Amino acid sequence: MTEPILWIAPGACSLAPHILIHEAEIDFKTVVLSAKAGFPEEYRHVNPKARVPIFQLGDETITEVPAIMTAISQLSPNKHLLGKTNLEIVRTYEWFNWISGTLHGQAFGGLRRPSRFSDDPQTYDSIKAKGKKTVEESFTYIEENLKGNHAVGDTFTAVDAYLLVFYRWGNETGYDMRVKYPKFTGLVMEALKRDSVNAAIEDEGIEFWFAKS
Ligand SMILES: N[C@@H](CCC(=O)N[C@@H](CS)C(=O)NCC(=O)O)C(=O)O
Repeated sequence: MTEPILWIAPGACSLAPHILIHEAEIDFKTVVLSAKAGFPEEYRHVNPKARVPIFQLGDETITEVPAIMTAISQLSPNKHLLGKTNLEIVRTYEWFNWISGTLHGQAFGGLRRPSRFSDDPQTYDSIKAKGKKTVEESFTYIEENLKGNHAVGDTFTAVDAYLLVFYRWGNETGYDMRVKYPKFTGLVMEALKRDSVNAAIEDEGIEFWFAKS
């Protein structure tokens, strides 16, 4: 089979599957777009939803972070990147759904992309304020629900990679993540010890910490 292709934008949510594919030790290629410039019209046929990540695996084009991370995990089943037991896999999907729908779509979506929620620019300030509040509630939820340095079980899974993206966005937004969320910070510091995480950050040419963080 030809090498799979992962479409990413530096620092975007595509960082999670990018970390995971390094962790899975699969040969792959990337197509790099710019998140800030928006999804280029000329590639809309690849993903009509006009978003990254996109994963091309043989003849299949897979979109949505949780689906892509499932596909990557299935390519390296011995690494148990979705968890080791049936219950851990269930917990992974519990996190996936919440991260994708609430933390990403609703909270950061509202804060950063209010135009996704309303066509009336006069509503944008209140949508952003609600998004910010939901970001803070979500970080508190993470802090209160982590039992150790991994979100699921006692080893690194796709959920740790996914959470790390939003910790970084929290830094970028100006939250003092290290002080406010020590358990979340513990998970991230553990993840930052991994070659996969450092390789993806280096490939994307992004900073993990920001001046204020
Ligand atoms: N639900 C999608 C969300 C994907 C998404 O929002 N991607 C953002 C980057 S984090 C994007 O492509 N934004 C480009 C744009 O909105 O133009 C998923 O989980 O993959």
